[in-house]
Amino acid sequence: MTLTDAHFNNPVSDSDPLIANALVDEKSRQQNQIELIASENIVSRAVLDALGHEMTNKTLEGYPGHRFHGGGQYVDVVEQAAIERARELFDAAYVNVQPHSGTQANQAVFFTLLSPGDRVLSLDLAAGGHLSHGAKPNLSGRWFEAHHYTVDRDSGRMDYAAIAAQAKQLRPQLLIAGGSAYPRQIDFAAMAQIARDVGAHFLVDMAHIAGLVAAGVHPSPVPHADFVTCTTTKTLRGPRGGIILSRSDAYAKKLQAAIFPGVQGSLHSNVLAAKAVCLGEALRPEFRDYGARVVANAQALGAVLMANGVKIISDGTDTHMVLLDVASLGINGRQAEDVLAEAHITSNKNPVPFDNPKPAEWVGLRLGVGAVTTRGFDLGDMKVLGQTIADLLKSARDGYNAAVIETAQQAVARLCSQYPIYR
Ligand code: DSN
Repeated sequence: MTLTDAHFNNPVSDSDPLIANALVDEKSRQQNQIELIASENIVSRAVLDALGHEMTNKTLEGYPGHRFHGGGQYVDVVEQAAIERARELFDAAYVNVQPHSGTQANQAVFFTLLSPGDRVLSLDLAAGGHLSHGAKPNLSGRWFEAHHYTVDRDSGRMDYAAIAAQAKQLRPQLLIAGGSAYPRQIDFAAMAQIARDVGAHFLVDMAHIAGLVAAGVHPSPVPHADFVTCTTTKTLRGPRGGIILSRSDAYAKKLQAAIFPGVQGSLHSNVLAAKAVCLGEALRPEFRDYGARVVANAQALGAVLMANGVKIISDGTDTHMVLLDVASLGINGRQAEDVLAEAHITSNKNPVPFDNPKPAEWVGLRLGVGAVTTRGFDLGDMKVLGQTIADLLKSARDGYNAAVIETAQQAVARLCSQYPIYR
C-alpha cells in the first residue's frame, strides 16, 4: 500500500491505535451504562453517517448562493434543507443553522443587539440559567452588565411578578428566558410582556427543550420571543451545534453578519448535513411520540424518587429533566453522582436554586431521560431505574452498601442488554 493509499483507506484502528481504542471504549461505555445527563442523547445512524462524511473536507464561508469559496453546490443543498426543515418545524420566518454551538448562537444575538456595557437580565445559574447568559467567567458576563432573576424559594418556579418588578427597576436592553436546569414550562407570553413593558428585546434559549417544542409537547417560544436560540444536541437528538430562529425577518441581515463574520469563520459542512438529517427526523410523526414519551418518562422517574423521600425541585417536571436536592439525604451532588457512577449510571452534580456557588458544595443532581427514551425505556423501566437510583442515593447516605451497589449494577446491566444501541 502506498502512503497515499494508506492515507485515504486505512481505518483509524490501523493508523492510530491509541485513539482507536478510546473510540471503541467510548462506544462500549455508551452501550453498557445508562446515560442520564440531561444535555445528552443518542443520535441516529443517519446523523452519524453525515458527521463522518467526506463533506467535512469542504471549507466555505458565507451563505447558500453567496459563498466566498468555490465548490459549495452540495453544501448549499444541505444548508438550504436544514434551513427549510427548521423553518417548518418551528414555524420561524428566520433561521440560521450555522452556529457551532448554543453559546455562539447566543453570542450572535448579543452581537446583533447590544453594545458592551448594556444590561442583560437572565435566569440565575443556580436556578437553572446558562453561562452564556451573562455569567461572570463567560465573555457575556465580562462585556455586558448582567443581572439575574431567580425562582421562588418555596415552589422552585419562576415568579413572573418578581421578574417584572426587577425588570422595571433595571430596564435591561435584553431579557433572557431558558437555560440548562429549569425543569418546568416557562410562560413565554408573560416574559414577552415583561420585555415589552420595559422596552427590552426578548431572547429564549430553548437548548434543552428544543426537541420537546419540535414534538409539540412543550409550548413554543417562537411566537413570543424576538429571538430563539437552541442546540441541536439535546432533546432534538442531533449533532453538536446551534441554531438561531426568529418569528420575523426584521433582524435577518444583522444576524447573518453576526454569525459570519461576526463570531465565526468558516462553517462546519458535515455538521450542517447532520443538522439537516436530525431536523428531518424531528419532522416525522414518530418524533412527536418520542417527545411525549420523554416527558412521561421524566415524570415517572420523578414520581418514584419522591415516593422514596428524595426532594425534587418544584416537586416534579414538565420537561425531560428532574433536578434532585440530595441535601435532603445528607449527601452532596458529587457523592450522588459518584454512587450512581458505581452502578454505571451517568449523571451530573448541579446547583439547585440558592445553592453554594462552589461546585464542590453543590447539593443538586440533574437527571435527564432523552437518551434512555431513545433506547426504548418505558414507564415500567423508569420505575426500576428510579428505585435503583433511590436505593443508591440512600446507600451513599448510609456509607455505601456493597450489596445495594451490586444489585444496582445487575439492574443496569439487564436494562442495557434489553435496549442495545448501534449494532
Ligand atoms: N449547558 C450544558 C448542560 O446543560 O449540560 C451543556 O450543554
